Amino acid sequence: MSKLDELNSWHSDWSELKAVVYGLGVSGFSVADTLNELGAQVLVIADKAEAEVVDILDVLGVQHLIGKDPANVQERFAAFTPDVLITSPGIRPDNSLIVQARAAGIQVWTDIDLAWRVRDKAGVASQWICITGTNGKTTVTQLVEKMLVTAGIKAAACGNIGIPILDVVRDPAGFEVLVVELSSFQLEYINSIEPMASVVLNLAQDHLDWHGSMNQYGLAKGKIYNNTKICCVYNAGDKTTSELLQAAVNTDSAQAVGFTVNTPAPNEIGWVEDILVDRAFVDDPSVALELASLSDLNSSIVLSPHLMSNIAAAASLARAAGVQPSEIATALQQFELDAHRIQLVFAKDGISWVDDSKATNPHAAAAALASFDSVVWVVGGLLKGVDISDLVSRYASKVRAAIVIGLDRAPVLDAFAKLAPSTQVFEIVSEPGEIMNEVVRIAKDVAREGDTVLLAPAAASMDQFKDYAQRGEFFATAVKREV
Ligand code: UMA
Repeated sequence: MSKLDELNSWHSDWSELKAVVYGLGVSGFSVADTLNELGAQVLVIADKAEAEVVDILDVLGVQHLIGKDPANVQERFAAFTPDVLITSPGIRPDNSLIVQARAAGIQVWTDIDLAWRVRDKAGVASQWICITGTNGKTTVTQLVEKMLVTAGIKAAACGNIGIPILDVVRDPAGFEVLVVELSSFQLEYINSIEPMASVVLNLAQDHLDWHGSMNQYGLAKGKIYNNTKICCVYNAGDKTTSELLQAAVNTDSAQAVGFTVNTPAPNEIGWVEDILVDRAFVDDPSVALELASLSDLNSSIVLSPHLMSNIAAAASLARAAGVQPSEIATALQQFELDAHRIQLVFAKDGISWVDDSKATNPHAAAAALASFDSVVWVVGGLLKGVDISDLVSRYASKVRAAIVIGLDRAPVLDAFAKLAPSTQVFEIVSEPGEIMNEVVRIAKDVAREGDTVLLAPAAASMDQFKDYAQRGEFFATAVKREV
């Protein structure tokens, strides 16, 4: 038995462990802080870090090596003789330090693997519900958390949603269930978690520059099903998700449950018109148990097929954790969508202005475009190696005009020129602070009564904005000022 095998509890003796923590963003800091608290020997390595965070490491007495100096980094790494390298999820597997670690037989984890081992800090080990997919992860994670809390279960959302999982594990409140949003990056590195329930919501092109291919991206996502104990949830309308489930290992004890926006078959949860119906967690599969109705939703929510799909997925996971129908309905009544997710920011003269800045890939943008009849589409940003032409050809007929932003404008402009030559296209070349003002001025000119001006960029935002939230806020501010 190796030293690492014995470290499977918060209460194990971690003092002999030598760990290199790679990256010092939010997850890297939580790992370094946790390992320090556990008494392990820690060396933090990062290309860059905020000065305040480095100051905290100094106060904690944690060794660190910050800055770009590859030769020195590799030497210090080897001299430290680590047992494990715990990387930040954003760092790619072909990074030289990760390659060096693997070549030397050193295990590579992320914060997720460490959290799995120390999930018993508050007493009983927490159960995990794990959620991934190209789109809808955060909404489903929040819905499941809401459903569980409504049912009186001590549950907390964490992970890729923006709350480092180790912060939740170390919260003195102590949680019975962690609702863990997992990105493909975290899953690429995952070693051995055993979720109570897990789901791949959908699979479409994203992050191909990081993973190298669609196949690798899908394989990473599919790892979420491995070792699931009670319930594996898949998308009945996306056969790739059920194929990933079939390829998973050690899932024999888990029930397979499909979710759908349509009428559910046996072993599925779905919608019969506006009623959410359970045909999976019932004794008699010929029985359809009513869980909730669309009228339970808060009236400010813009209804869309993908929201109905997300609700069906969340209900499947919550039912696996024993949540009752009336509790699901109550949770929906109290649920509010986060900003920047098909959010109506303004309406005037029969024109709606909608912020779906969270649509950072074509699949998410398709869901938004499908929700409206005639749009002025604000599109573009960082494409992350993904081809946008299918999206342009599929939705061109409902696009009155396209307003193209972002650094990767050329492929978007080319796609319109080739596939939708009659669509009016505007290219925005303004400085970042002016982009949304220019977008809104043009949109105001071209939009007609009944149109939706839709910010659904199908691309990441970091080329011109801090993040997708800032992109959406700049859009909403410009709309309120210019319209
Ligand atoms: N770094 C290097 N070398 C590199 C790259 C990074 O040293 O080549 C270091 C730097 O110190 C940098 C740090 O790594 O400061 C950044 O690490 P990171 O990019 O992994 O980000 P964190 O701040 O640790 O945040 C991560 C997730 N980020 C990514 O996966 C890119 C957050 O998801 C997550 O919320 C957080 O952990 C807590 O779990 C964000 C995200 O954009 C929201 N996720 C992507 C998505 O949803 O599409 C996957």
